[in-house]
Amino acid sequence: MRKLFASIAVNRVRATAIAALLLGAAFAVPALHAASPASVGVDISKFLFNAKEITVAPGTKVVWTNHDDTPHSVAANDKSFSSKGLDTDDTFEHTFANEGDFGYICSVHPFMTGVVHVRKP
Ligand SMILES: [Cu+2]
Repeated sequence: MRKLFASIAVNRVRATAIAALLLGAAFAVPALHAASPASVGVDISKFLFNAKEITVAPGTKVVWTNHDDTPHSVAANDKSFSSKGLDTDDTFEHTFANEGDFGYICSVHPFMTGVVHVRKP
């Protein structure tokens, strides 16, 4: 009787392991076929947006991270997006649904400029 229970337990563990592998494969496949990354980062460092110009596909999320000790912001010229003041290590994200050229500035330091070009791949 003890042996039988032990055997059932082992089979359960095996079934769980196989299910986990199959589940992992199911999630891995779409990632391999993705044409472009879902998210792109822009660093804010030394009073510059880096990269200053990026080109992304529609639907891409852009994430800005402030690495300076000074607060900065991200404000679209066409007002389509605007962050609050970002302290050190704060992030701001915006997903670009439509094609176009989206210039932006830091509203605290308007000489800081950047552009997001949104183009179909
Ligand atoms: Cu700034």
